[in-house]
Amino acid sequence: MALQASLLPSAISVHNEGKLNCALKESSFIGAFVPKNVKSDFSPLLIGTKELKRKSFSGPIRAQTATVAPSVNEAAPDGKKTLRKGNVIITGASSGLGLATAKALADTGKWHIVMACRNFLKAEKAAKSVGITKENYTVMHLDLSSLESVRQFVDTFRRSGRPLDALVCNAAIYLPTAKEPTYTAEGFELSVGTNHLGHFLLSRLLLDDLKKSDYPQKRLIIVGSITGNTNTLAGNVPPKANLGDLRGLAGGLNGLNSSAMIDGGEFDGAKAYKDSKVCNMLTMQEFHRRYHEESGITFSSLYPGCIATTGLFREHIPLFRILFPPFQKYITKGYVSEEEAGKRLAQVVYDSSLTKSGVYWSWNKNSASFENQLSQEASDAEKARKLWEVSEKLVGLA
Ligand code: NDP
Ligand code: PMR
Repeated sequence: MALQASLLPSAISVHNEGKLNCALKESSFIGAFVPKNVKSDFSPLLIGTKELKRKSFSGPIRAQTATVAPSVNEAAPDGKKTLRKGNVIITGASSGLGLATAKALADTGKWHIVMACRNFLKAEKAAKSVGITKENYTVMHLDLSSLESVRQFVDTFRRSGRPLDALVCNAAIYLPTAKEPTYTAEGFELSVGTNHLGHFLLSRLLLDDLKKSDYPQKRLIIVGSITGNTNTLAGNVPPKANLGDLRGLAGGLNGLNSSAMIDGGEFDGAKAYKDSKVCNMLTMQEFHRRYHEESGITFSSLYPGCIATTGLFREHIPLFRILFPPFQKYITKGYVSEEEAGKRLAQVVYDSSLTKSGVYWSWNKNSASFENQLSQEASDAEKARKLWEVSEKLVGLA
């Protein structure tokens, strides 16, 4: 309850922050046994009450919205309306949220899932392990850290002859312990290169395919996160997301003649991830502004809750991986299981009450969806436009 407030539409109250600090202070979970080298990972836990209260949360900004009228389905010979199975591409469906979403959609019996994954065998095993039956999925190779692979994936998908009704940009990497930047095939810093640029090219290329679909309620979803939103407590845990004036990105994000960080600063793996999530949320809104009206496609982003058990934290130190789930379960109360998070993302794919475009969805403690507010930076239309233009140059679309 204490921190659930950050998931609610209203700004976090001092009362709730106070409760958090109280919980943190009373807990022996951090102070007593965390070794020195580990403190940095949880050092934000050691921020005093005053400092947390001092944190300024930038004013809430509503996501832009518009309503899509679902198109009419084709009539069957007997006059009844029929609906063919929907086809959805989910990137990174081999684990965590992507896999749970694939499972939730397959369970409806109404979706065929194209699992767009970098590790074919892992994806096949994952689908089997959760009981997705053969006729409900296809694994196709996609490595988002290579733009060539993204283009190949699009070709392969088109050759399959399947229509595209929904695209879920879900895959991500998080490299919080990296001391030095690593790079994609084209030489972009790996987190932003994979999480943002790979998805940017993929979604730009597949937009035409979505436009061609005759399915009612076509959707393009880019998974965002609370940690990229500085209007929340979680988004104020250092290092904070900040794209600055995009000078590093404009310089190619290559660490040679430009910084490996979007804002041009020193490399920080945790910040690079959060920056990439801001890019994801800005991209969704720019898609909405440019294409919603003409195409009727619903563009959405979301924060599914803190799924503290997924592979996202695989590069983190072991102690973090042990402490993080109970911390989120019992202290922040922001924890959500993979299964529940998968149901939430699946809702954004098909639920007819979530057709509004340009929305960043979140869920309250009763698992009811609501339109959340993005931080000032994550809803900055001018920054979104600039990010779009710089990104299209980097991926070779302009
Ligand atoms: P996982 O690590 O479990 O899943 C990430 C997926 O991305 C994996 O399937 C992984 O593939 C895939 N992936 C990574 N790099 C590439 C690449 N180069 N090409 C193709 N696929 C790739 O993490 P989550 O399920 O937690 O993350 C899913 C999404 O949820 C992310 O966008 C994340 O930002 C978001 N999110 C997660 C939260 C959480 O608390 N976990 C909270 C908020 C948002 P492989 O299996 O081969 O490694
Ligand atoms: Mg956070 C409401 C409080 C809240 C929520 C919902 C999250 C979600 N976190 C919250 C609070 C805090 N976290 C506080 C008070 C601290 C200081 C101790 C804290 C710390 C923390 C760390 C060190 N949290 C983290 C980390 C990570 O390495 C994770 C991260 O930033 O990954 C990018 C993370 C997360 N906290 C979350 C969520 C959802 C994450 C991870 C995933 C993500 O944003 O995609």
